[in-house]
Parts: sequence; structure tokens; C-alpha cells
Amino acid sequence: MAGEMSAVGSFILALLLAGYLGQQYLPPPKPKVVGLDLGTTFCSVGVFHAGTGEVEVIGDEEGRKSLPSVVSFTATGIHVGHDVQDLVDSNPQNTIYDAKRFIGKVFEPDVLISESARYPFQVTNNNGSAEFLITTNQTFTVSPEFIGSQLLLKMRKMAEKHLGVPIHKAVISVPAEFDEMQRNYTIRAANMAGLDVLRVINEPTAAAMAYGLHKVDVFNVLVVDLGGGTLDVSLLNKQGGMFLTRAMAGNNKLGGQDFSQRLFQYATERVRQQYGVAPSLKEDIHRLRQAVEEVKLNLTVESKMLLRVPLRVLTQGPRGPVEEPVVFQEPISRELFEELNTDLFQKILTPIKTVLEEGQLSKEDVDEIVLVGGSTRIPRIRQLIAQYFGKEPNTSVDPDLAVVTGVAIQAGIMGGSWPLQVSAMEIPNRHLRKMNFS
Ligand SMILES: *[C@@H]1O[C@H](CO)[C@@H](O)[C@H](O)[C@H]1NC(C)=O
Ligand SMILES: *[C@@H]1O[C@H](CO)[C@@H](O)[C@H](O)[C@H]1NC(C)=O
Ligand SMILES: *[C@@H]1O[C@H](CO)[C@@H](O)[C@H](O)[C@H]1NC(C)=O
Ligand SMILES: *[C@@H]1O[C@H](CO)[C@@H](O)[C@H](O)[C@H]1NC(C)=O
Ligand SMILES: CC(=O)N[C@H]1CO[C@H](CO)[C@@H](O)[C@@H]1O
Repeated sequence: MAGEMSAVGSFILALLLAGYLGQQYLPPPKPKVVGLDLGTTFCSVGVFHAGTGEVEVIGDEEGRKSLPSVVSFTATGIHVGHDVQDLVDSNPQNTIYDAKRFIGKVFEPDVLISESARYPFQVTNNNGSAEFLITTNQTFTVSPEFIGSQLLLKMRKMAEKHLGVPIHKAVISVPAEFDEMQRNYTIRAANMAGLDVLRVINEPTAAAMAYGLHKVDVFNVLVVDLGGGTLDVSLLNKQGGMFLTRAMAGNNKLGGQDFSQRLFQYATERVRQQYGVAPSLKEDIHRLRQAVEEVKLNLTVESKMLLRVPLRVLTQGPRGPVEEPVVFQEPISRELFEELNTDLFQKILTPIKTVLEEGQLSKEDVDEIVLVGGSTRIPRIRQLIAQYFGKEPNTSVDPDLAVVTGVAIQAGIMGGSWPLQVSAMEIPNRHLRKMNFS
């Protein structure tokens, strides 16, 4: 009897051992849960690889790791992300962007009318909810969550193609200030894309996780997210494995496009000084804007750049004004760019001071500062923040991919991937309101 028992026992032991060895030598299982960052202007998808313990942000066929949050409708179908690029100019009234600003929100009728005036597409009012009016060879409306679902579906397909497995589960990030309804509609967008949402996580929390701050001994984390058009500052407090948002503040009219605009105004003035007229042709203005944007990006690494744009200027010929092709050239130094934006850069400190006041902390109490959003690449901005706190911010993760990196880590935790034992939790912040300065 005892012998039989031990035979069964060693059989079980052998099974366990085989399982253990299998775990050691078989390739690690493919990730089953994806992390999604559905941003206002760009979105990304990432996964956590249990085998290597690394996050992979999944690129498209051309290796691009973020896709523009744009969806365009034509008679032949729905186009998403990079596929839309050519349609932005030719099909503006059916090309929807910024849908995240409308998701799960109830608006006063006059607010929707003025919002609609800001966009080349038509925003309509469905009992307080925003919808977009599409006219291809038929006319219909789509909801902001439908736009979101098309972006999420594209990212799901990218992940499935890359990993070679079907994906049905996701963790998704939302701005900390999103209320329950905005969160619910974001989940609905994911459901429409065939994804079950295991957890919704705040963007600043995700950014903090990208730096592994859920695993180390920190209490107060300040997250500065400076994107193309908005600044969001959040003060997080970590207790055990739990992140609590203590305070939020921001400026929804401050970001990269404002810094570009200053440089564009300067360039326009220089054209006027050199040729007597400012550029007036639509294509010229467009080209100048693009060149300015490129120079701005390059100045984050270079200290000096040459702005060089072919333009056509109107000059007085013998028989009236004629268009003359010229090549406008102007050296732009990083110093000049900083000078043109001094006051705007200073404004970044306002919401930072506010969250500290709201959270009743002094700047010395902040353990780590995390920078998110493309505009935090600007060296002067990093420097201003470092000077204010008297310590270096955390910048080693690509600021455009910090959120998706953190969401992918959370997805790995939800998927039960070894070796992550620490789970980040969020304490809901129902009564927190975001202060806005703009
Ligand atoms: C719109 O055009 C597409 C492609 O040409 C066609 O497949 C579709 O049936 C048309 N729809 C309507 C309502 O005419
Ligand atoms: C419109 O919204 C209000 C509250 O937001 C709701 O009470 C009402 O039933 C809605 N009407 C329709 C037609 O959906
Ligand atoms: C959000 O969804 C949950 C679960 O489906 C539901 O209980 C809750 O009432 C919803 N809240 C809002 C504001 O829509
Ligand atoms: C900006 O930098 C990139 C890479 O360093 C370079 O390829 C590009 O030509 C630069 N742009 C301009 C306008 O010089
Ligand atoms: C400046 C800097 O890199 N600070 C911190 C970033 O976050 C990690 C935690 O993962 C800290 O160890 C660094 O010191």
C-alpha cells in the first residue's frame, strides 16, 4: 500500500519536474494581453515578453511605433492611421482626429457648436453627445467611440500579425482626469474592436511604471506630460503597490504646436524682411510650417540648424506683380528658439506649483520626476524642471512611448507573466478635479 502511494507520488513528482523543466527550456508563451495607449494625437500598442522581461512596442510594416489617431472615411472604406496621410488634405470633412476629446462626454449645445467650428469636419449633437457627420457616397454619423474602435482594431491587428496569435484581451490607459463615463466609453471602443478590457489605468501611473517605479521605494512621483497641444501634470503618491493620484493640474492650450508657432512667426517676419512680402500662397505657408517643425525637432539634438525653404514671392515686374521662385534660408540656433519661447516655457511651472500646493508637498518631497510627451525632449524644458526641483528628471524612456510601455507592463501583470509579482493598483480618485490654467 505504502509502495503504491510512493509510486504515484514519484509519478506526480516526475510530472511536476517535467513541467518545471518544460518551463525552463520551452520557448516562453506568447503574450496574450496587449497594452494600449489610445492618445489624442498618436496611439501605440505594446506587449510584455515574459521570457526576456522586456516590453516591446509593436511597429507597423515600416517600423513606426506610433500611429496617428486619425480615421478617414471614403466611398471605398475606412482608412486608419498612417494610411490617412494623403486624405487629410483631399478629404478633410470626412477625416476625423481628436476624437478622444469627445469620448463619453455630455456637452451643452452651444459648446458643441463652437467645438465644431474649430474642425474641418462636422461635429453634431446627439442629445448632448458628440457625433461626426460623414458624407461619402452616403451620409451617416459615427460616434467618438467608433473612431476609437477603428484605431484599436488596427493596433490589435498589428499585434496579431506581429505575434502570430489571436488577441482578445487588453489593458488600456486613459487620462487621469477621465470620469467614469469617459472610461466606460473607452472600454466600449475596445469592446467594439473585439477586445476585452482587463484593466483601465491612468496615463501618469503607466508612465511611472515604465520607469519601474512600482517596484522601487518611492513615495511621491510627479509626472509632467507635455504633448502637442496640452500640458498635464499629476502628482502620484505610492503606498505599497498602490498609486494614488493626489493632485492634477494642467494647461490645455500649451504644447509643441505653440512653440512651433513662435518659430513660424519669426520665420515669416524674416521672409518679409528679406523679400518685402510675407509668404501668402497656401502651399508656401504649408511648406514653411513643415520646415519649421523639422527644425524644431532637430534643435533638440543640434545647437544650430539652417531653415531652408523654396518659396514663391510676388515681386513687381514691368507688367505688374510676378511670382518669383526663391530659396529662403535662415540659420536658427537653439538659443533663438528658446528666446522666442521663454514665456511659454515658464508657464510649464505654473501647474507644477499648483499640484504641489494641492498635494501639500514641498518640491523636496518629490522623489522622482517623470517626463512624458514629445515636447519634453526640448532641452530647455528639461533644464527648467531640473532646476526647479534641484534634481534630474527621469528621461531614459522615449517620452512618446512611456505610457504604452507602462500599460504593456500592466498587461504583462494581468496576463500573469513571470517574473512580475508586483502588481500596481490604482486607488480611484472620484472627487479629484483638474485645475486648468489657460
Ligand atoms: C459607395 O461606393 C462603394 C464603392 O464604389 C460601393 O461599394 C457602395 O455600394 C456604395 N454605396 C452606396 C450607398 O451607394
Ligand atoms: C437625453 O439625455 C437625457 C439625460 O442626459 C436623458 O434623460 C434622455 O432620456 C435622453 N433622451 C434621449 C432621446 O435619448
Ligand atoms: C460604467 O460601467 C459600469 C459597469 O458596466 C456601470 O455599472 C456604471 O453605471 C457605468 N457608469 C457610467 C457613468 O456610465
Ligand atoms: C534633421 O536631422 C536628421 C537626422 O539627424 C537629418 O536627417 C535631417 O536632414 C535634419 N533636418 C534638417 C532640416 O537638416
Ligand atoms: C535621473 C534618474 O534617472 N532618476 C531615476 C529614474 O528612475 C529610476 C527608477 O527606476 C531611478 O533609479 C533613477 O535614479
